[in-house]
Order: sequence, then structure tokens, then C-alpha cells
Amino acid sequence: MPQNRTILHVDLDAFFASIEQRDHPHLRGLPVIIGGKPDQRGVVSTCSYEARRFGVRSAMPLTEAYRRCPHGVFLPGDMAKYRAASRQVFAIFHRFTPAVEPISIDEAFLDLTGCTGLFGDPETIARKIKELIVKEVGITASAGIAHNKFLAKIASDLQKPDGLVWIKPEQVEEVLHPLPIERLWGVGPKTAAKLNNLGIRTIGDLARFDQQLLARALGAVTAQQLHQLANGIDQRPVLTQDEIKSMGHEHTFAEDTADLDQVLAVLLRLSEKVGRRLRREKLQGRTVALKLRYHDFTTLTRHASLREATSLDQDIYQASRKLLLKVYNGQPIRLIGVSVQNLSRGAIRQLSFLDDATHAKQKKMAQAMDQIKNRYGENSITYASGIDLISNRPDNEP
Ligand code: TTP
Ligand code: MG
Repeated sequence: MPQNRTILHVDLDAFFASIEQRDHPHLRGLPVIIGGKPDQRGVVSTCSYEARRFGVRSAMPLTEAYRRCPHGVFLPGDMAKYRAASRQVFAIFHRFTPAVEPISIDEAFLDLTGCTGLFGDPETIARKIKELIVKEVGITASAGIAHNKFLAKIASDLQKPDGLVWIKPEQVEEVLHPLPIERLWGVGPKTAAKLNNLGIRTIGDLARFDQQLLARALGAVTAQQLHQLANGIDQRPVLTQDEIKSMGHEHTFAEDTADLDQVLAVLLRLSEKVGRRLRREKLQGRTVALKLRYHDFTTLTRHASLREATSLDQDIYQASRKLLLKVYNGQPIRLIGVSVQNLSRGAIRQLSFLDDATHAKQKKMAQAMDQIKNRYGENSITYASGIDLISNRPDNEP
């Protein structure tokens, strides 16, 4: 990876609400709240900046939004229209570089390293993209430029709406350090509370904090990650849609086995690994693929489509288990693999139909296990039947 990268982060302003204001000019300048009628049980999807002045926010119950902003214009929203606008915006990004990583319906990273000669310096490119979005899609976007993804995302948020900020290497401390620690990736309310207990409130406090003490409080892996981010260091590459097509793991048995219990235990373990990586990258997939290689090297793969995209271990395991039971011919197995394909990023929470009680519980469990693994290592915890099998044979055969 080149050391001096140029990353651009673009995020549309009040996306769904802006589209409604574009299509209904009488709504411009008014507090527009998307999500449904104020007496409905749902939550706010987003709202115009005019509504934000009254304290309305995404994910707030509609009843609360109504209490704060009774004169707001409440609309149900129109996903088909927002998806069409999103496609137009992404097509604009692709005119400048193929290195576009979609993060959500209204947000992407672009790796501009190497394409600035063609279109001008990064600021010129960012300005052009913003202008094209206004001209062709009819809404505004905010852009951030920096030498890595984390800082580019921080930058795009600094002057929202219609902002354009470039954080240069020499400005990192000045811009980053006064921000609250909640702005770091991976700091949710629980980690924030732990950091507060250590007297850490800003990113600067964290950057200066003793690393060993931090590791004691958060675990070595998390402590190191946060310390690096707090110092403006982030090596993650921009991953295009093609590069995030599939995520999988394989296991080669130390000895070929026809013991189905043993095979299923490994499958569970592999599903866990895949789920964990998906969640770490904030990805989910709609297709589960099983790969099976018998003792004589006959290899087959089978796919199953899910009703909804998932990143949950149990969904991946159940789908791959079904596939295995359907095809297994009783012969000794040499290798088994599971992958999730058809990946997408960041589903919009309240539009998902997944959040019934069972899935909510599974999600919580997966998160809890992720936390334990972050802290104590990959092999610290597993589901009950995932017995550990150590193989002497190479894991990644062709
Ligand atoms: P965001 O980019 O988080 O929000 P936004 O574009 O509305 O406002 P901002 O100017 O702060 O970027 O999300 C993009 C769209 O995704 C948003 O318009 C609606 C949808 N969304 C939800 O439906 N529910 C949510 O909880 C969030 C955060 C977003
Ligand atoms: Mg946005």
C-alpha cells in the first residue's frame, strides 16, 4: 500500500430529507422528518437540518420527534427514489476512479492516489464531485480529504452540510485531538464510559494516555487500535465492491473424517470466524456457500440464498449445515469451507426486517463474543459444540 495515499470521503447531506425537499420545493427551509406519521410507533430515519435545530435526530422515536418539533412535516419516505438517487451519485464517483468503497446508501470512500494527475489536485476533484451531485442529482454532499480513511471521514463531518475539509498531516493533532472519544471508530457507549473512568474524554487525552494502562482496561488489541486511531494512524485500504464480494474460511482435517459430528463442529467454528470478520468489516451477505473436498480430492460447492442479508454466525451455520446434510455421501472428508457472498455494507437499521426478538438476541450474543475475542484472543470462546480441532495439514489448499 502506498505510504502517501489520498482518500476522499463523501457523505450526502440529510439524504432522504434532501430528496423530498428537492422534489417538493414548498418543503425547502422547513423541518422535514422522514420515518412516518408522528403518532406511529416507528423511529426517525433522518430529518432536514431545519429539524435538527429542534433536537430531532435519526433513530429517535417519532413520538419524541413530534414533542420536540410539532410543526415538522412528517413523511413516510420512498426507498425506491432514494436508491435511484444513490445510484446516480455512485455513478458520478466512478467517473473519477474505480477505487470506490461504498459504506452505505449515501456514503463512500474514494482512493484518489494516482488519479490526481488526470483530474487535478484532490481539492479540485472533491469540488467537481460536489458540483456534479448538485447539478445532476439536485442535492448537496459533504466531502473530506486526508491521507487515510479515518481522517477523511472525520473531515467530511467537520463542516456539514455542503462542507469540504482537507486534513493535512501537519494538522492532524490540531483537528483530531479536541474531538470527543465517541468519534473514534469502535468507541460505543460502553467503551466511552470505561475511558471516561480513566479520565479520558477527548481523542487527545487518549493519544497521550499510557498504552499499558489502556491495555489493562480495554484489552491489548482494542487498546492498540484505539491508540493508533487517536494518533491519526489508519492503514485500512479502500475496498471496492468487487473486492468485498466474498468472505470465507476453510479447514483441512488432520485426518480425513466421516464423523459428521466432528465435521459439523468444524463448520460451526468456521461460520463463527466468517461472521466475525463480516461484522468487523460491517458487511453482510445474502448467499452462503459450502465447499466440500472428499478424501479422493473430488470437490464440490453448493450455494444457498438467504431471505435477508446476514452477518450472524448462527445464520451462516444453519445454511451451510443444511447444504452439507443435503449433499454428504458418507465418504471421508478432507476439507470443508464456508463463505458468505453477495456482500453489502451497512444496512439501514430500521428498514431491516431482521430485528425480531430472536435476531436481536443473536446479534447481542455475537457482539458479546466479539468483545471477548477482542480482549482475550480468537480461541477464548465458542458456541457449545464447536470443539477445537488442531490440524497439522495445510489449511489453504487450492
Ligand atoms: P446519514 O448519512 O447518517 O444521515 P443523513 O444523510 O440523513 O444526514 P447527514 O447530513 O448527517 O449525513 O444516513 C444516510 C441516510 O440513511 C439517511 O438520510 C436516512 C438513512 N438512515 C436511516 O434510515 N436510519 C438511521 O438511523 C440513519 C443514521 C440513517
Ligand atoms: Mg449523509
